[in-house]
Amino acid sequence: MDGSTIYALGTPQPSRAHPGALSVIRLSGPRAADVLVFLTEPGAFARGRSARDPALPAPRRMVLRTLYDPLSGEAIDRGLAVWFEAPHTETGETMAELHLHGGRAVVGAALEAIRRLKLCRMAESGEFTRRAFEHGRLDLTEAEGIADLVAAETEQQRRLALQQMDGALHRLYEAWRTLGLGTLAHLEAAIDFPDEDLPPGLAQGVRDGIVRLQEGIGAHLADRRGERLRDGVHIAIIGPPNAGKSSLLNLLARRDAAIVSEIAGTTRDVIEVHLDLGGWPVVLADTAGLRESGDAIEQEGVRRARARAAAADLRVLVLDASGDWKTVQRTLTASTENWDPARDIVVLNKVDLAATEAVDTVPLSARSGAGLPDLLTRLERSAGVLMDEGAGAPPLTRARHREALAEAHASLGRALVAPEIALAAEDLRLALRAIGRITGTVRVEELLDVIFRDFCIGK
Ligand SMILES: Nc1nc2c(ncn2[C@@H]2O[C@H](COP(=O)(O)OP(=O)(O)OP(=O)(O)O)[C@@H](O)[C@H]2O)c(=O)[nH]1
Ligand SMILES: [Mg+2]
Repeated sequence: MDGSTIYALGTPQPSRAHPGALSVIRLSGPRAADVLVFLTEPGAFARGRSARDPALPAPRRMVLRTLYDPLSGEAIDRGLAVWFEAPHTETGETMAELHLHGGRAVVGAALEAIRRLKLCRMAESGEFTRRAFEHGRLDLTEAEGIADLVAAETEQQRRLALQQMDGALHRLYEAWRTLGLGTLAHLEAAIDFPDEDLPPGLAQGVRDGIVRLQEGIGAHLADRRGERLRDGVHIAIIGPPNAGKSSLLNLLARRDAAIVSEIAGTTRDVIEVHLDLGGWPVVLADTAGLRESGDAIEQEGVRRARARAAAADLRVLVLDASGDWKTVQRTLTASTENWDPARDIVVLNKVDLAATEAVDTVPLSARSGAGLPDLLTRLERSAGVLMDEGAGAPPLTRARHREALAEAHASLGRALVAPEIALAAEDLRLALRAIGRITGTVRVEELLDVIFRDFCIGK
């Protein structure tokens, strides 16, 4: 931080095609309030009046003001102005905002007017949030929550991001650090006072603390909900050739993503589409029909289909209801061996040709769309079941956190088998440092640069 005052357009840059109704320019830093006065009080800049001017509205009160060019005195726009007094602001610094009309010329002239004052400079991407972090207004996981909230595309992503922005991960990781620090204090006491009658090796209380920490981190590392929310719940459509798998994919995607034909063995490669299923981001994969015969390319397709089915979070088996019923039954039994009925789904397709029903299956006509609402409900429920596992604790959301936690987990493992107390203490310290890197308690400059560079300008 350089003590400078920064400014940026906080709303999207208006274009000819997309002018906005409103644009918001925000400022942060010691001169933010001065800028408001100099831009809204004609002649104030020339007279060099300061921010303690009567022209300055009460903090946190929005006022209607005309915005003037500080040099020419020409009116630019009329809008709302507000300022916030440090330190209880988003960045921890004095802040100001101008809410203007969202035209290209308005925004251009307003930004130019601010520039002409030569009191502040354009913000870099993420600089507002970085200042908030530097002033202790939030930790790194909360800052990342803000970035995720801006990037969230589905309801569930939004919910998770909001939780993280509100400190869910911060509290979890800080609780671990507190537990670790307490344990470390006991270990260090044992090093400093070796003559006391301490039992050999690690005292039970210390061992319990380390084990508890390691188990907590282990469970958190095993929880894949965050990844699924970020990258999508993986659903594989599988089944015999010609059952209507590609038709189902197209129906759910509402476009012709996959080729449909009456020739068995049409689909070879895995075809993916991204969907929003009741707020869950989903990656839906269509696969080659499962059968033994066929050429070498089709067999490769079948191999990929099986691999995808095994790796998927959920499976949808599509069967042709108009086909030979015995074959359908046999395929059903053979394909659902490792089935989880709470999540995986069997679809009986082509019920327009043969009105068939069977327990625990969803009747569908991929051609007419009949049965689609029920299938959607089932899919949403399955995704819900999947994402409910381990609910309560906030999920791990970033590779950066995973890396640091894996490191902490390994260090704790070493601490438990360390031949000397001093070595155990050192391993525990390493684990705590790794956790501290996630929240930013342990600062790593290059890491900060990377994290905040990913933000948009004005955030
Ligand atoms: N009548 C009827 N025909 C359907 C239905 N669903 C799919 N079909 C037809 O069944 C044939 C096969 O459909 P696809 O979607 O290509 O089947 P697939 O399972 O992807 O087949 P492969 O890629 O070869 O494994 C096509 O002619 C579709 O038009 C349905 O619900 N009713
Ligand atoms: Mg197909």
